[in-house]
Amino acid sequence: METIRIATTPFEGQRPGTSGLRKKVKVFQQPGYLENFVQSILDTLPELRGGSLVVGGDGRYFNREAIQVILRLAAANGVRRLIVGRGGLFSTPAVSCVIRKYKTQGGIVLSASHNPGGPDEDFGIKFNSANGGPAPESVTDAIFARTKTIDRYLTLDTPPVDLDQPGVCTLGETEIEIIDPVRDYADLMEALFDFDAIHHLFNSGHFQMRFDAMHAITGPYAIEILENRLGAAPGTVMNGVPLEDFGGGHPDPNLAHAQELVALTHGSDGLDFGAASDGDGDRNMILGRNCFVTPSDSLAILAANAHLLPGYRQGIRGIARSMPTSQAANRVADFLGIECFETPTGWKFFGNLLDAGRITLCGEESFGTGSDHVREKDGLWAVLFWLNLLAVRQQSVAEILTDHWRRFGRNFYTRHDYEGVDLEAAEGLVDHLRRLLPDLPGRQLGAETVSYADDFAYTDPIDGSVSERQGIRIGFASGARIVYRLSGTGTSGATLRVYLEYFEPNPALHQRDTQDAMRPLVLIARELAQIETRTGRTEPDVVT
Ligand code: VG1
Ligand code: CO
Repeated sequence: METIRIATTPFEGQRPGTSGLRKKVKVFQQPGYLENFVQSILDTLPELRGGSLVVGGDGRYFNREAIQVILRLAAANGVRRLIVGRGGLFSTPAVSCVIRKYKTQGGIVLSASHNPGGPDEDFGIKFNSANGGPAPESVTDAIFARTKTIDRYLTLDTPPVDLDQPGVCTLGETEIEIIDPVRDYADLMEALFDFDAIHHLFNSGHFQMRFDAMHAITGPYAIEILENRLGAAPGTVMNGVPLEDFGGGHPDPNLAHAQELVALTHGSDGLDFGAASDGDGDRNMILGRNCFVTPSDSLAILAANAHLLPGYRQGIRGIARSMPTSQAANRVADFLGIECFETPTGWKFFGNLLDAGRITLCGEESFGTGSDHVREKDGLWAVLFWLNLLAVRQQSVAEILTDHWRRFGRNFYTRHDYEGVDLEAAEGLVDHLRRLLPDLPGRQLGAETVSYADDFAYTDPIDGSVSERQGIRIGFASGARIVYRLSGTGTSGATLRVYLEYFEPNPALHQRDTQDAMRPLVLIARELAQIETRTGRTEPDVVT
């Protein structure tokens, strides 16, 4: 079949952010836009020629069209084999699993994760490397550089591939294998966790749970794993059918966006366990009856209890957390006598540590937790981890949480997001903070004394690469912290994230309301950054 060479010119702004290239669907629909980016990936990674590639997405609007474009470009560029999820579907952690299992040279994930979907909403594309993880900055920088000089892309003139027909077909010289997107992933989960114990818990007659798939990709995964393999009652999975617009909502599992589920856990007859995942299945939210586990606490608790679960019986080697994630995990690492790394925001920074065997668990405050079983954060994995823990410890979520605080102390934690802020105002605010940094150490702010203040820079301990300007950190003598950074996943304006944490060793104060407890720190953070005068905002849009 003849390869067609189409002349093209570069598009501005195809720089991948925290997690791939995310733009409005309308931007991606411009002729040549997606083609340019995909061709830039193929040009940057010569190993893909003659190699194999996994392709799939979270099923949002434009997923199917985008996959057809990618298949044609990949075939025209000599990719030998393409593994595609049936219906064009794959969760992000499942892509990571499949890349590793079938040893492909990489994968392309189509998703804008927790961002809304639909013709006027967001779309995204990300390249994952042969280790199954998001490409490191060196690769995304090279792809971006290529988008600026690209002058042609290669494609084929072929009818669309039937994505719903499992089996093998060909496109030019390329073999396309349409596979069940769930099976390999579900098998991996079964190898890591004690499914008998969880099955037992589900059938004990005194355990009620719901999993909210938020009309996104984890629906089919959760139904297969929780209901079919583990015997949870039908209907345990809510909103389990993936929709192109996620039913009009934000597929973002947090207290603000999963309100229906949160309500079900309230009251004396509330659910024993509630969990949710996001658009592409890599995030998780964990709830107990009248109780919410912050993702930072979840990471610490998983680390402290990992040895109780089959997949982690031999203990964990080390932990990593993204910089804004609370320091609760550090306390567990100290106790276990293992290393705890602080990395910039974004899962790509965990890859080298995982590959080198320096860490087993890692997590981000943004509802992301994972381990060395794949190279992405993994929503359902975290849910199964918790279920296995509940089954083994025979305690409620609240009991496990309170116990943990009693042992290690509590890191109160909250994140305040100011969304859709004017870009210049947001950048001005960060510049203002940067200018303040040298004078902050030793200064008294409210009842707190600043012990350090910096713009976080990270040197990767494995390959020595340096990433600068990763967020403003202000640490206090009490152990409290304020972190400011601008989001790298949004598609319009700027989102200012303010992360706040303070440490409370006294168990008598552990049950305080988080926002009350954090109030003094919130006021310090607002004043120092001049949030109101610079952005016009008096309150954040989303509090998690
Ligand atoms: C956000 C989170 C970050 C996460 C990223 C991708 O990035 O803060 O922790 O890794 O989303 O998650 P930002 O730059 O907007 O703060 V997902 O579930 O979109 O793949
Ligand atoms: Co996600």
